[in-house]
Amino acid sequence: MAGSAKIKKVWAREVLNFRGNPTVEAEVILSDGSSGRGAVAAGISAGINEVGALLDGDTGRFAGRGTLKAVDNVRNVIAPAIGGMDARDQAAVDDKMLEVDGTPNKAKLGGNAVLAVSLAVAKAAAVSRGLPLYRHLWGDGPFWLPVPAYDMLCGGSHAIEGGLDLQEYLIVPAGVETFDQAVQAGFDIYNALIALLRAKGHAVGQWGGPVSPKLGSNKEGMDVVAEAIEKAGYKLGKEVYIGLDAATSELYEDGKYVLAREGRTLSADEMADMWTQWIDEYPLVTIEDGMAEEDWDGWKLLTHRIGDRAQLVGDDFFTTNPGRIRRGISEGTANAVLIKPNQIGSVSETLETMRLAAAAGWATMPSERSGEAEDSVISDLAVAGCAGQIKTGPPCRQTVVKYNRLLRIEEELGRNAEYAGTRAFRTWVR
Ligand code: 2PG
Ligand code: MG
Repeated sequence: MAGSAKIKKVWAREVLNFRGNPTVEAEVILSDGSSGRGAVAAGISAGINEVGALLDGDTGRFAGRGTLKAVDNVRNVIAPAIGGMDARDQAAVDDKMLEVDGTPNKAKLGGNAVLAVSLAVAKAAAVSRGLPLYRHLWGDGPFWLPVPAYDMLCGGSHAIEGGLDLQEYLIVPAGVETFDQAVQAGFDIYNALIALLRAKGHAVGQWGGPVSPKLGSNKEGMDVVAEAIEKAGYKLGKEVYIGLDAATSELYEDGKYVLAREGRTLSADEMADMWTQWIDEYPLVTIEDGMAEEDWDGWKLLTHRIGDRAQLVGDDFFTTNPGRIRRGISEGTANAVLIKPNQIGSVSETLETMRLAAAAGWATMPSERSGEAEDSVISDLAVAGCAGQIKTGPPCRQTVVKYNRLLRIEEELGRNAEYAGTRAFRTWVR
């Protein structure tokens, strides 16, 4: 019905994310009664070019992390600005919010305020059109169920003091037959990893999430995940591969990479040597932020050296930003981009980055944040556009929100529910 998808009500509230910190949740109701809700995730190892969340800074409340100002911006600034607009025209709604904000990085309204509304508008419009979100966002398929890249072992700023330098060791079951088997593999390998670490004398809690043992070297992390994959009964390098999020921006000091756990400092050249050795030695198919966010030369060097042998994903490097991805494509730095809507702050810009990457033949990997919210948009993004990949924690706790959404999508797609499998990793799966 023409005009029935007009935005009638926009509301927001402060809720908690999975780290227990406040975040913004927005709710949008359309003139036909359709509604949608969006909540915004937050990261710890955030890139310097990310759009920031507007936080209250009142140290007497949630250590300054309250989001009441952003909530107020939704209720009193965004709501009147977008009221009456057609929710199916996501770009127009997002543009309007950017215009009202008026800054290059959503600093006035807050990336958290803008994205919460952007997500809620997208979901309400999908309901109004009677379409699942991935179809509303991307049009017709084909749609692939993504290969999970499970972050099971962590270091860096996600881990304990004195832990490994590299932030995430990923388990990638690209070589199993179906999405269900990939979920099963996540369960099997996570449990094998915990049992293995306990047997080696490491304390591992019962509450789930990536484990952070104090291993002797960063490479030992590779050995431990490889062993867990095999202990769980999977063929390493055939059914299950390994990935990394090295998050090297966190290690970058004065133009060098400091591996504190190993007492070594490497140049970009030496770092590229290390990655080359590792892909020689392990079935390592994807390396995220293998160079730092401002080290464009390092990225160029790395891509030149191993871009045909491994997926090189820019996370902090690109911050889901269409401008940065354009530069990356034109300069030949990296060959894939991590997708995190809150890095850029709107659905339209997130989709633009995905489209730019796809048009250049690059891979896209929608990803959780370490402070995820009660929202599963990244699951829909992973199905949209045949991203074919999704990065999350192990399949437990906060992460099940994403997998349960994917299991529902799998059921909905029925016979058309194809698992992306090794195709998602193109020639990088050897
Ligand atoms: C990353 C993410 C997610 P954070 O670097 O990829 O694991 O971490 O959300 O802390 O930025
Ligand atoms: Mg990362």
